[in-house]
Amino acid sequence: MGSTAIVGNTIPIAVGLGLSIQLQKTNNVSCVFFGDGAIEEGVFYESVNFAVVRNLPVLFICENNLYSVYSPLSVRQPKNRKIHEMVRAMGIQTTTGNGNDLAEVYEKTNSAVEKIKLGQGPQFIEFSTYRWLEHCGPNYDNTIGYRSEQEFLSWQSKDPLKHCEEKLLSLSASNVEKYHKDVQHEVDQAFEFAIASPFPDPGMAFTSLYAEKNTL
Ligand SMILES: Cc1ncc(C[n+]2csc(CCOP(=O)(O)OP(=O)(O)O)c2C)c(N)n1
Ligand SMILES: [Mg+2]
Repeated sequence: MGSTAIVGNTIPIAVGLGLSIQLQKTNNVSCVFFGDGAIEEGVFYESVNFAVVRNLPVLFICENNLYSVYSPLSVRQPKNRKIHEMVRAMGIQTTTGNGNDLAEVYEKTNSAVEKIKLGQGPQFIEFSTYRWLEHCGPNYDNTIGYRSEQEFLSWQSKDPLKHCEEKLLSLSASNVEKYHKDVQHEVDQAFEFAIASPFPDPGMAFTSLYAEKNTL
């Protein structure tokens, strides 16, 4: 639905969206992504509490990359207090996962969405991950000294794309050929569909927009 630069600000919006889904009785799920720093905002607790009390279809995904800008978790949250355990105490079902493993992220997210759709209430997933470059921008900033090169290198070896590539390359050649064919078929079908479809009405350009012109 959107994004905002105010840390934690998307969390109550996602819960409001969950409430609207419940009121409209549609089968959708509201999913919100935020960092380990965002759970330090008061609104996180109000939002999770409200989602639990109202049994809202909301999936909370916390990407724990150990840092909030230059501040490591150790100067921001109690030692040995796991985020997912603390959040579980609020009455929400929680799970954790390796955020650098594409297949695991897919499976855990799918399973959480299924639980929500089965009416088991909101879900919270904490995925562990790491950022390689500076907080905001394309530069390498380990020289500032807020984290060690050793820590950085250990996470770099967990490169999710490299690991996924290795997994894919370990598939047999016939499997790879089949995937290539399947994907090509899907792309061809999409082109055929687009070419065969009537040209959209110009008015369509103004539907499904995040911000619409107020015509009142
Ligand atoms: C309310 C508010 N406080 C401070 C900031 C400045 N700020 C921008 S991102 C950020 C860190 C957020 O850390 P985290 O939630 O862990 O997300 P990450 O960037 O690590 O994914 C901070 C403090 C902000 N944008 N909004
Ligand atoms: Mg973070």
